[in-house]
Amino acid sequence: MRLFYSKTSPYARKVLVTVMEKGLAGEIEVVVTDPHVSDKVLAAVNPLHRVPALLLSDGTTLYDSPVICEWLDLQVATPRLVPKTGHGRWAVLKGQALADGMMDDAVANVMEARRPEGRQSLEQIARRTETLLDCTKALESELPGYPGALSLAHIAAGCALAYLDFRLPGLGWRSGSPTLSAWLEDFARRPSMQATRPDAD
Ligand SMILES: N[C@@H](CCC(=O)N[C@@H](CS)C(=O)NCC(=O)O)C(=O)O
Repeated sequence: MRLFYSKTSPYARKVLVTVMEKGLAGEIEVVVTDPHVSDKVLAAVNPLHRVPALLLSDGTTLYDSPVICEWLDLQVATPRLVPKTGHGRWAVLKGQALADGMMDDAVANVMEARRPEGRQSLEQIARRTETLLDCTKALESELPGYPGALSLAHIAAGCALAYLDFRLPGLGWRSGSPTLSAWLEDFARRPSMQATRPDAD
């Protein structure tokens, strides 16, 4: 299987951390891809032209990251990252939606800031910044309710928060979310998180 991947994409990181936590690293070839330049290979496997995309051995492709992660979770029984039924399932899927939404707003602000100064919307940047701070506060209260110590919601949250620290270090989310900040410090020590650091060589 081939994973189309960019090391600075938090969505792609979520998938690769999931691959590693499921013990599937040996079965996946990582294809480093820049989705922001025209790439015919990526376009051929994903009409959205985005990473992550997972090309399966039967020639079909899966996207986007929630679909890929749920598929990966079903390939190996343990650790179960998305409970099959019950309250825990909805807590995990909702947690992933929160973290993915944070990635959406953070990535949008990073892209906006790369536009020429006169063409940036400072209003949009400010609105998304406020949303991001609200989301980290929501995560501060919701994360303790995620089932177990490791689920897809934990992985998504870890990748979203690490992306904030990587690309928007001035955001200052930690002061309003001290428990979350301590959790991230611990979670970031996992080998899967260390191996996928966006700033690593
Ligand atoms: N909802 C998608 C988002 C994927 C996404 O937006 N990836 C970005 C990289 S961070 C990308 O490939 N952008 C290229 C583009 O939009 O053209 C997912 O969860 O996989």
